[in-house]
Amino acid sequence: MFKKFFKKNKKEEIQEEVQEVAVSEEAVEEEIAVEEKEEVKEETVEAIEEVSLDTSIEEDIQIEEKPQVEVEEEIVEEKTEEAKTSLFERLKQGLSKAKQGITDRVDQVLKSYTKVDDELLEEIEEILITADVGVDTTMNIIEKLTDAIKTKKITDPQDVKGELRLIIEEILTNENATLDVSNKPTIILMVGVNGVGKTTTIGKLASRYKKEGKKVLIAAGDTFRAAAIDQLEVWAKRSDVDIIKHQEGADPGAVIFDSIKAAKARDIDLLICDTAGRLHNKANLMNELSKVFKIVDREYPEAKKEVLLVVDATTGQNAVSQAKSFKQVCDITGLVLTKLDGTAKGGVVLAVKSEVDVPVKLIGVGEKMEDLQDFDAKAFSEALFG
Ligand SMILES: Nc1nc2c(ncn2[C@@H]2O[C@H](COP(=O)(O)OP(=O)(O)OP(=O)(O)O)[C@@H](O)[C@H]2O)c(=O)[nH]1
Ligand SMILES: [Mg+2]
Repeated sequence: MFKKFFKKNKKEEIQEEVQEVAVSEEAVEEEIAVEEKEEVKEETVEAIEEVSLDTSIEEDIQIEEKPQVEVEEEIVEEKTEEAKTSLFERLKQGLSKAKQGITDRVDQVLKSYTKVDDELLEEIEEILITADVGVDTTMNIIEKLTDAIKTKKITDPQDVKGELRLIIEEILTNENATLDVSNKPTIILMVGVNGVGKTTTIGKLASRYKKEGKKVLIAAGDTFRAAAIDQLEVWAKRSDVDIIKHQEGADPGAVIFDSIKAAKARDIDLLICDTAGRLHNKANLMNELSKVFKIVDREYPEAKKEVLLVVDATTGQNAVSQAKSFKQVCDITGLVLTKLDGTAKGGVVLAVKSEVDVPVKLIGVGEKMEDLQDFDAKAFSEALFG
């Protein structure tokens, strides 16, 4: 409510500003200096940006020197660039603890060496292992690093860092890393143990795709606790998407069944399903998931199925073993690694990726909407090493 009011005021303010610009332009003589016009134009462009391309205002603005379409294109380009930069900044900020735990320590080691030798490599190895990269993956990295040092004849310790970054980027790169929801319909099943961030991730995804113009429906498939249903409902309201829910204790299979029926009837683009993370025991949890998968396969064969396993980065090697056991029962198509902002041991990304052999598709670097990011190996290694 307050936001709306504020937005309205802001809009009025900008409209006034825009009108002022128009009035002053009328009054200005023909010999107005080109620079002055440029200034006015810049102000106007800023004003448009502030109201997110409100078309009614755009129509009011007459910029003489450039056709409207060109100006709009410029604005869109600038906005995309800005969005990219701020996403990268958020990623960098979210990874600042991991940077301290990995890169800063690597830097210190490299500074204390004058030549590249086995001892230096051993120190790097230790840093990687203590940062939860995992023994096997660390060995693999050190082997690759040793080879690169030999073939590229690297003698300056400072050059080792660049090589390490490249190797890490290469390990993290995966062809199928993007979460693809372009097929209509698509169903996303969010699985994972309790507290890892499934419900929050669903909320963030629903909001993202709704903003992109998709028809999104969410299913409250975690019927184990009433609070889980309530929590999802809050997210549904916040993102302005529909939710299908049953009572606490209801059969999750029935919720999924009804959600698929509703998705078909409402011509939904994307159905996102929550599942329980906490049941009486692990066997129960896995049984229930299998039932849900069967229903999806039987009732919604036309939908592209994404099964996302959410793991909490702060749990380190536990995240790896969770991924391994879920992989035995579910056809996991991607991993979501949450809470990377909360750990200095960001190495777990490498461990899950290489030990479980499932692509990391999304990472969480904070609690805000924009902190759930598509995983980009290059951006990730740049943010970590940059
Ligand atoms: N700092 C940080 N917190 C996060 C991130 N993702 C989720 N969280 C927080 O983790 C907590 C648990 O998230 P939920 O979404 O409730 O987890 P869940 O997997 O649905 O848990 P259950 O329903 O108990 O199975 C919440 O407080 C979230 O705000 C992240 O990327 N960074
Ligand atoms: Mg939940």
